[in-house]
Amino acid sequence: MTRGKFITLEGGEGVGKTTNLSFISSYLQNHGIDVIVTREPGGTRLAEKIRELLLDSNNESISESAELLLMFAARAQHIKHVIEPALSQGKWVLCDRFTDATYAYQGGGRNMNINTIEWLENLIQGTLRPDLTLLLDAPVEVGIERARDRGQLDRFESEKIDFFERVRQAYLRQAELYPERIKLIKADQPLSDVQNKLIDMLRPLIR
Ligand code: T5A
Repeated sequence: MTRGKFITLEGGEGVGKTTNLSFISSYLQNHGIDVIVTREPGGTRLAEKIRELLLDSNNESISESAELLLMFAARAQHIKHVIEPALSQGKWVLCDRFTDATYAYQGGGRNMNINTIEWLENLIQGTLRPDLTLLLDAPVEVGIERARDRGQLDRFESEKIDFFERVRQAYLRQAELYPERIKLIKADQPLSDVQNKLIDMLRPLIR
């Protein structure tokens, strides 16, 4: 059985990841690909509970280390129970955020040590890395504005603007480090243009 492909969708708040997830999933299904759609933090019962803890803005303040470890705890569950089984059954996995988000939010946003993140990545993931990462990039104000329009802000969305600037820069650094894997798409353009670009990026993987 040929192993499935692992595709991740990344970007700052409100850049359109969730909006484009179902578009990508339909596109892949129309090409006869068996695809599962999932998200991080989350994707399993336990990991979704961890997500609730992480996003709840009424919690006691969460230390940076606890936040980092909770992200990887959720990821460990997700990989073991969802991602790896699907890939080994030949299914494609389409995931809303993965470890690039940890480099961006905990590394960039929280200024945590990149070597620590790398160490945890190797510990929890072994050799597992996405085959393709679609990084939606837009000026911070655009995404925040879109997220605000949706109503109540979660614990991350309540951060200050310079936090999101650091997140954005850290994402762009990841894209520079891994140009083969991470494809950058400008997200401050009409949705139809974003989706045409997404198709351009997906096509080589389908062939
Ligand atoms: N996190 C996560 C970490 O800190 N570390 C980690 O390791 C991981 C995995 C998760 C939070 O956890 C953090 C990051 C996050 O803060 P989340 O729900 O995955 O939260 O992330 P959010 O960014 O909060 O997700 P959002 O739903 O807010 O953003 P999306 O999915 O990027 O945006 P979406 O699709 O909901 O779009 C927002 C609005 O914009 C419109 C849409 O219709 C929608 O109304 N829109 C457009 N409008 C005009 N033109 C376009 N091109 C548009 N595209 C979308």
